[in-house]
Amino acid sequence: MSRITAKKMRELLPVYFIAGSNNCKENLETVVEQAIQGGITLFQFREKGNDALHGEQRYALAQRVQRICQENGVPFIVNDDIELALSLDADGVHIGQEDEAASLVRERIGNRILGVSVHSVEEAKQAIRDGADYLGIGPIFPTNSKADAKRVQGTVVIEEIRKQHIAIPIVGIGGIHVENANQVIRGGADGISVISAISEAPAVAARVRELRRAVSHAQ
Ligand code: TZP
Ligand code: MG
Repeated sequence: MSRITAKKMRELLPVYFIAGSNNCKENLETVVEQAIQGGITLFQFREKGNDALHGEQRYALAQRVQRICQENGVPFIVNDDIELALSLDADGVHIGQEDEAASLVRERIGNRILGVSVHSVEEAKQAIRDGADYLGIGPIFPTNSKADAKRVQGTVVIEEIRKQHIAIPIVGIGGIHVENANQVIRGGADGISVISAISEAPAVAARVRELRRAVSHAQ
């Protein structure tokens, strides 16, 4: 398989659901199934923080969720853990600035999807040189889902990147909900990535449909 094209990558970003077991009231598998029914375009397994599973249990959960994604044609991305991604033969990985250098991760994962979190135009340019397929930019709005989140920046970084005619696929992250998703897309993002807007929704599939609608209306 060759590297994903920017066009295909953009098509995967409209509503990108990120979650681990500790983000969900019900079990993660059920939430992911319902989110897929609602129409998420991409999923990231992010099993970290308080009460996260480890070892065998973490691996087994990842495998079960990956299978649900595979059966429904939704690509499965692993947060941070390159070994886990490789041993599952995941579709890709997402890394932050504190993780292993993106250029090394690109070498290790071959043509799998590589997402990199960036917080400035400089970090964006470096991630592109290193081989990122898409950038995650945030927190756009205040978030309760990441204890060590950086400063809230609104959409300014995305706007600066687009002003410089950098066309890489971009997804916004952090505090994004149905009501503010349009700002993220109008700021220049190709999609939204969310944890709590989906994982804490009383009706998950319906919430995903609302998010899809909000994104497509803003495009
Ligand atoms: N990175 C920046 S903010 C964030 C991550 C993983 C958490 C996003 O969660 P939520 O619930 O959509 O604000
Ligand atoms: Mg990370």
